[in-house]
Amino acid sequence: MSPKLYHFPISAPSRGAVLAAKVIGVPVEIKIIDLIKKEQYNESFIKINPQHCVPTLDDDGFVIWESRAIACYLADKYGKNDEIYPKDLQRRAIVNQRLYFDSSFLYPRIRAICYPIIYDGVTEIKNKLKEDLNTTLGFLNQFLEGNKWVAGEHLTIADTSILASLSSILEVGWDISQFSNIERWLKDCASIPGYEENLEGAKTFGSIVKKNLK
Ligand SMILES: N[C@@H](CCC(=O)N[C@@H](CS)C(=O)NCC(=O)O)C(=O)O
Repeated sequence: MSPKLYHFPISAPSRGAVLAAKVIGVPVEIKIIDLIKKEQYNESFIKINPQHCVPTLDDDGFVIWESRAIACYLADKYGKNDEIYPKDLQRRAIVNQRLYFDSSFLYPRIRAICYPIIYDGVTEIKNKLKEDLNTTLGFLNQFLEGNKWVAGEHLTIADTSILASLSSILEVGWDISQFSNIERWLKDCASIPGYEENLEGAKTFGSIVKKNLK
């Protein structure tokens, strides 16, 4: 029985989990939780995940959420090789560092820009928020200096997580022309399984944000 993945394509973390599953090569049964219709509060979903967020994974009754924890679990359980989430302690630590970088710096800074525009009637992006995100993108650009992928020579779940986050703000129209390593990496990402599906969700997200921007 395939694991079930509760998903909403507009959500970057949710797309990150789907992308990770695609790259790992584990078939998942997608169950859409429409956040616009507030389906995350349905009793049946709350029973599975009292924190009512997507993505949520149900692997034969074992339930976890948090996109990066899902990616690690899927890679450990279903990964066909040692590259996507290395077993080697130090290589794995680098992947984890990039995952935590995404979860505690990159994605929160993207969210800090976009959520007030979607939910609070904000129509302009403050310079401070722009600077914060560009500083973070500068670090990502450094990780990619001399590296094909964000954690080194191999595609890992750090790439899928960061790609899902970054594509949301790119579809808002963020200028990354000063970050040449990121631009080069994005071109390589186009061959990742699930790339187009991720882009489609990011485009929908971007259009919602752009509609509210001045
Ligand atoms: N850190 C979490 C973030 C998950 C998250 O914020 N999900 C949002 C959509 S982007 C959600 O489900 N919101 C609905 C809710 O919390 O009620 C992850 O990476 O999975």
